Amino acid sequence: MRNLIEIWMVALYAGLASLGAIAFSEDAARASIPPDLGRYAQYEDFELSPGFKPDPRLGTGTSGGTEESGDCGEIDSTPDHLLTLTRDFDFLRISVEAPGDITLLVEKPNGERVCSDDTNGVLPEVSGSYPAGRYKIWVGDWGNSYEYRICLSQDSSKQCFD
Ligand SMILES: [Ca+2]
Repeated sequence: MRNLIEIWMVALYAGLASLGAIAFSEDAARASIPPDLGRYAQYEDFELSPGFKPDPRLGTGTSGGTEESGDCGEIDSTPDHLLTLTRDFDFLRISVEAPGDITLLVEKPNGERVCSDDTNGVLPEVSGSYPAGRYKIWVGDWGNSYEYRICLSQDSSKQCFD
């Protein structure tokens, strides 16, 4: 009987410890939000000039969020990435890879928004000329969230993810 009580106590402590770990990780997630409002993208920021090396430039993140974007799925209230182009690009490819259906929303320096949903199968891409300036980038989804990789490349001859 005593052994049973000890086993139960161990199980109880293990349960409390895991609850503590969950609470701790939530605190850690809140604490990791940068207080500096000047830098508010969630994941990698990019600053690129024509001819940048290495090419491609890669980033990662998690798709989706609590905001309904309209025709580009669900997104976060803040951009996932900020992209600064120091000069005009004749060609830049922004494509995203994920194990499910995601979207790509790019807000141009003039505020115009471009959405791509299913350009490469169910995966999005926004390619072409990009004027110099600062872009906001969101990777959205249709309710199911995915880990993604985003690729920025000047190479018009091949896809980033093959
Ligand atoms: Ca899609």
